[in-house]
Amino acid sequence: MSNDSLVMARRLTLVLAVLIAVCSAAVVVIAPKAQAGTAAQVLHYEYGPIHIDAGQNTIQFSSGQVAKPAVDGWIVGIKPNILLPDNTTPRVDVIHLHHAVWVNLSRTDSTRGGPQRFFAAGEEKTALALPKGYGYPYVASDSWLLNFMIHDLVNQSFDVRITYDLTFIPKAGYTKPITDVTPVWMDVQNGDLYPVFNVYRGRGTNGQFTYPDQAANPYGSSAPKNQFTMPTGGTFVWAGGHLHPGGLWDDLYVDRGGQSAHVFRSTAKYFEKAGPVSWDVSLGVTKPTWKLQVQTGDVLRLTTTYDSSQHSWYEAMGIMVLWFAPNHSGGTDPSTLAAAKNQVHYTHGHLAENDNHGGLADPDLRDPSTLPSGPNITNIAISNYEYSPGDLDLATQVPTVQQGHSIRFTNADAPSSGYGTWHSITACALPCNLTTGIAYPTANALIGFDSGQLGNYGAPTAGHLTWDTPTDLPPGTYAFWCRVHPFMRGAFRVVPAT
Ligand SMILES: [Cu+2]
Repeated sequence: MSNDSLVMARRLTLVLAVLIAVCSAAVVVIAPKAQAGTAAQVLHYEYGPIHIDAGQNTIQFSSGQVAKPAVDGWIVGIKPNILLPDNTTPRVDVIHLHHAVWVNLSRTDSTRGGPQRFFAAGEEKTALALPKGYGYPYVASDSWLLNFMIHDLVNQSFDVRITYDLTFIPKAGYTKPITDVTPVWMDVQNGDLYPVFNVYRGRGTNGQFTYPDQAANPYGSSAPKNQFTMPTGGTFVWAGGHLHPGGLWDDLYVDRGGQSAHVFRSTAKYFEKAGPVSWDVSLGVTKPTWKLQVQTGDVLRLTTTYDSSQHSWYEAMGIMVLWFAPNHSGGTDPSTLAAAKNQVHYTHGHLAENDNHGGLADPDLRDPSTLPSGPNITNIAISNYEYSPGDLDLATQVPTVQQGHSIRFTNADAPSSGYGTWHSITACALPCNLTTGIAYPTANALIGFDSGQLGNYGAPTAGHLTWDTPTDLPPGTYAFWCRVHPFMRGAFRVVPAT
């Protein structure tokens, strides 16, 4: 193992141990009973309440058993959501489901080993609906785990529940034939606890950046994480993508004998009027007519493409979960599936939780480019969600630094090691002083910089509390925001050396 991967492995082990210990006990709220001998029924399950601290952005794991059907059967659909105590879905610009992964501890993950990941959701909230006649065999004694990251974007705590409506067929008394399918998890960073990469404004081709193809040395000395060699032939019957704001599509290829066939594109449909910049999006899933026949030794390969024309995207993801019937005949050979690869179905339209787009005039936030220069400084503290000095909230001047020098930011809202409130310093285009919403602010500065999440708690933190501004910034005013808490804004000014 390289030094880097050793450090990463240690960090991940530590974070797993700490998080499992820290995660508060949550209780089953609703556990309906499946009725035997009936056709598919929708069962509503919940996990929670989960107490989310103000400003929290932590990867957590469920404790205790996760609610699930009491009898054997087949899962044929899953619909995710997140709810507040009053049973409303929270606004995405206030608190949202960054991701949740449903894990079956009693099965083995086909592409990574270890516990089986069988469903995932982020704020794109794609619902699974397997084509008729296919089902995920469910055994009541299976043990499930939830891995979730709930992102609190404001300085206020919440109690939330993660909900999942299972479309379920009880086995007892069901006589129609069902073909068993198993999940195949494809991920451009497969195997990582926090499988992310960065997209930098202007990289790629024609304003689009495809990962990993256009990244420099994306996997270092390790094997490509975006590929999986089929251990057996069979038929894929469903596929759906996951990506983050800025993402345009996830592409699946089948490589066989030197030939590569593009077999599916999960295209993001943005309802967001500002373009591909927010969670106001739905991801395309395969239509029931899409059936992909593969052979032993075929290599599945996933890529993801982001819009890099106006923005940088930090901690981006590219995932596709597929459902596979091993040793099943039928379906179309990869080489002739091209015609169907772009035919997608969207499982939802615009969702009301994405109604606050932001980007309007905010009377409290000053345009830093119009403010006079303040004193030369060397340090900015981030404390209680404020950059000090330099916060744009009711600002009267902009702190300065001489060209060639740095300002050191220190996050005082997190301990030197352990759980805390994590902040970033992320460049945004001037004036960066409009109202906060799902589409504003963004990392849209021409000269981009990003500190990562200042904290020392394993993923997703940067592993340190301080960050220094680049020394090569030309004179000018630089606005920034916190990617974790987008209402936080600040600015500094680089002045010519005297
Ligand atoms: Cu913050």
